[in-house]
Amino acid sequence: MDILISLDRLHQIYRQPITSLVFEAQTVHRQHHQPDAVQLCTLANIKSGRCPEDCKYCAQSARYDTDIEEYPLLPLETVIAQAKAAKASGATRFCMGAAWRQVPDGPQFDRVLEMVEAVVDLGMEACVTLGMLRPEQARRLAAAGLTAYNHNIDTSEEFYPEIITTRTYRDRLTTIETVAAAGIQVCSGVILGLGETEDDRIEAIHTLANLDPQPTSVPINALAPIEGTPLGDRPVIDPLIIVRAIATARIVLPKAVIRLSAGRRAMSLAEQSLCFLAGANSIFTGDKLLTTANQTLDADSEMFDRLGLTAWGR
Ligand code: SAM
Ligand code: DTB
Ligand code: SF4
Repeated sequence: MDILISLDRLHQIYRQPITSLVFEAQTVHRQHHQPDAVQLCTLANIKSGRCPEDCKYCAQSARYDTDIEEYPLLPLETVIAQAKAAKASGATRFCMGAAWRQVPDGPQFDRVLEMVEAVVDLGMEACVTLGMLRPEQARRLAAAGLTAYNHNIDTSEEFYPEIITTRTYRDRLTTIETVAAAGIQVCSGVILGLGETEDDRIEAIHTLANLDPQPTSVPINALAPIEGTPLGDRPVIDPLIIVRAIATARIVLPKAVIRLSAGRRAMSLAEQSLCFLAGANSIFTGDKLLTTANQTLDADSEMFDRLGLTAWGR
């Protein structure tokens, strides 16, 4: 990559009046994307809970007492059925998440590879998020046809140790580099509302924009506060912060698909519209994200009708 985007430039973009920010983002958006199309992506929690990591926001960490369903890696057939249902509801991307610190070798990983192949056979983009992985495992995922690997940087390097202590920011970046080296697209994004400052948000987007190659997919999550976790009683974030983060990401990651991810259920139709105007062009659909409720398919379908938006590839 030849041009590095400076932190000063990022501050200048993020802190401009929202009207100018959204206008600039929408201008960039129209140069690189269909303006009125939004990709629907559906999540599957293929292995739930008992994760050894201590991410303070997460319902699936074994360290916190949360009220979630825990289960080992799902059977292949169950996941294929979920992928088919997602496709029938209009999703063109299927993302499978597992509450692992790192990808295990052996029969479990073999089963994940079969899941990836099955999703690709359905004609959908296949994404997985399985924790840290080694180069050999990345190569096997690439050979199975995996479209993208999700591994979020979550927040700024400075704030990160306040949220996760069981692995470092450097570990995160190494995994992202391993994914890219295997020729798999990188999906990496942030969570807003963890207690970070505006500078942390700007620095996180700066880190994403300067990854080489840039991620092709950037989920912008708002914390879904989970009872029992250390962040369980944090207030819901101001939606305008989400709009600013999306618009800034759109400007500095012009080709990426920006995904309005967790926290969408707490947003009004008008707030979500602003996110689309700011350059978000994907949402997660289906009644559930990994462990939390999502905006329903019926509400999404009504939203698309009212806004005149179309789902990608439909
Ligand atoms: N264990 C894998 C990992 O951490 O990479 C994959 C699953 S993990 C649940 C995927 C991402 O979901 C996290 O990096 C985080 O950004 C997001 N996430 C998890 N819990 C969340 C919550 N309560 N609210 C918002 N985003 C959340
Ligand atoms: C991402 O950035 N957001 C999705 C997906 N990647 C795996 C996960 C959101 C999880 C929200 C909290 C939950 O449902 O447990
Ligand atoms: Fe485990 Fe991922 Fe949750 Fe962290 S975010 S506790 S690594 S499942």
